[in-house]
Amino acid sequence: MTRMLLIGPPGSGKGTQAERISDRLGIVAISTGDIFRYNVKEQTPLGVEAKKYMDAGDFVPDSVTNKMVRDRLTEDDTASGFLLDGYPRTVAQVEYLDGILAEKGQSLDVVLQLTADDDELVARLLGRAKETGRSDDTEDVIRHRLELYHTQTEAVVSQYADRGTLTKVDGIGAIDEVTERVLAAIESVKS
Ligand code: B4P
Repeated sequence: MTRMLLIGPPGSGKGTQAERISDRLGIVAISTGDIFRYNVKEQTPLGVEAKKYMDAGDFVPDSVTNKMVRDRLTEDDTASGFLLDGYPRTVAQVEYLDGILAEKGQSLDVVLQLTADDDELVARLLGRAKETGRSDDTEDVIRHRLELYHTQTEAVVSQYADRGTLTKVDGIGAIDEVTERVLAAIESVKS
């Protein structure tokens, strides 16, 4: 049973690694970014609301994001563990997640922060922009997303560090190498 968070700046490899870790550990990966993008594509009311924020590189409001995560975490496939990718991103989301877990009598086993410097992150995301054309992968929007990471999500990282539950993983290097580092970090926290 693993209940874990993967935190990191945009482009640090959260989505990339979450998929691999989910396969290796047999737990469901829940990416708030992917859920929003699915809803944008399907033009659901949630997607129409989220798109306004995502295109500008802003966070979708906590009230909307928190409710979506609550609904997702009550689904049966999370009973044997989960990996949350990209949530929580604000201190208010940390408090909300604490509340959901307390209600379920659960706690987190692993909180990982993937690290990489801003120049590497911008280069990766501009590379992705050429392949996928994601609407939030333009240089100005990428810089804004990085700024939000530094001004808001680093406070989330500090909270978990203060609780003594944070493990940092170097996100620089080949994707396979980073996967091995992430798996080793999970193993060392759990043993
Ligand atoms: P996300 O989908 O989380 O987008 P992201 O931060 O860019 O990370 P992603 O997982 O896609 O990229 P990755 O680092 O794997 O969020 C998108 C938007 O949704 C947010 O801006 C916000 O508007 C909204 N949102 C999501 N969660 C929210 C929340 N909790 N609260 C409010 N709003 C929220 O990979 C990036 C690229 O790097 C890829 O091309 C990949 O191939 C490459 N890469 C990965 N690892 C590499 C490596 N080791 N070496 C070289 N390249 C690598």
